[in-house]
Amino acid sequence: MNVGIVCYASVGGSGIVATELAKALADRGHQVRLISTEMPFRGSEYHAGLAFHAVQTPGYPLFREPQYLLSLANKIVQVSREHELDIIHAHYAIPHAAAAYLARQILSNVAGGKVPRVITTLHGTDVTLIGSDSSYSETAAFCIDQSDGVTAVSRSLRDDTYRQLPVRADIHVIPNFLDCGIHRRSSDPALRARFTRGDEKVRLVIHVSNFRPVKRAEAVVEIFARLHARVPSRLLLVGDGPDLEKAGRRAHELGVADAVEQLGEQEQIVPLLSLADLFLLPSEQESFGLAALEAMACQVPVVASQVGGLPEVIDHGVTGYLHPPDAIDAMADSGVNLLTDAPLHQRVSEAALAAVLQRFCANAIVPQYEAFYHEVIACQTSVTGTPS
Ligand code: GMT
Repeated sequence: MNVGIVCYASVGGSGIVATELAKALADRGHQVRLISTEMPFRGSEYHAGLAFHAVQTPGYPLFREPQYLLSLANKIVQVSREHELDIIHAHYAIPHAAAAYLARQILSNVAGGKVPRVITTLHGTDVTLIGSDSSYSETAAFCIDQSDGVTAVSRSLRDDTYRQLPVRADIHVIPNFLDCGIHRRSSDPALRARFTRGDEKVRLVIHVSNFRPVKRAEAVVEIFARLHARVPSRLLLVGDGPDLEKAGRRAHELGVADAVEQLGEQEQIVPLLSLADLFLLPSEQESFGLAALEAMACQVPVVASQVGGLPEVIDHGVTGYLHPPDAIDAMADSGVNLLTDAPLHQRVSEAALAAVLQRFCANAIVPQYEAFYHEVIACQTSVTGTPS
């Protein structure tokens, strides 16, 4: 198939999943075209069968706002005409579902031209935060419904979508996935010693995110401070975003700043996860929690919030621990238990890896997308019954 994948290039799970899907589809013999404002995060290496098309949004003195939706739709039309796309797969509804819908309308306006099918994948905040905001809800719901196929990354997100938006489309759940050949623990004693400062008793705790308010970065530091009082440990903060500075400030207030290291954005996450003994994810909301899945694949037990799709990824007490987002003490207790009970740590980290290998590797999930593409191509009418 000729597939156009539209995604955000910034650091974030939706762009990572879209890029990994693009690579995996190319490996399976499809011609894939990534369409984004710049080369997506983790997408820079050459990959046979995968091309990148940059969306340019020129400014104009009259415009106070960049017209990204229009330039993106325009780019999708051009790529589709030139490369005869069968599928436009929009990752993150806002505004990608709208751009894909507009592009399909433009393409269907020309007699005899090929009209690709549109699939939208909902990732989370495109529904739960921004999509359901009354400034976007009507357009978001309309464009999701106008897609020829809709997927969500968890059952929880599918249900949230029906609860929060007037969407009637049949939403197909396809969970996120990893390239399990790449996401696996690799030992680097010298690097570990660098972060433990050579003290073998020191445990390494890690948090990876884009440090937006929904990630509750200050809670990460609060959990760590409680844990640090009971176990010699250091905290690695990986990523950047608006709340990183607040997290740093909280570490100073709690007297643990010397034990907290900020590593900023890192494209190669596996070497860092491979050093860690514990991953903290006390988010307010997670439709799936790709960062938790990446940690589990590297045999790092996760202590996370019992919200959204996280219970579909982590089996509480077996492959990790889940607590209400505000249960800081309970999260710290679970962390201490994992860091002080070696057999428990081993049991949970092995169970976490086994769960990833069994349910979330590319070879199990990518064929589900392929099958869905075929199903959508075979179906001659759109969700609303409009012949296309
Ligand atoms: O968090 C966002 O605003 C969007 C998105 C992203 O690009 O990182 O995150 C969501 O999609 C990821 C990939 O499907 C999920 O793993 C994250 O759980 C989800 N974030 C939230 O629901 C907060």
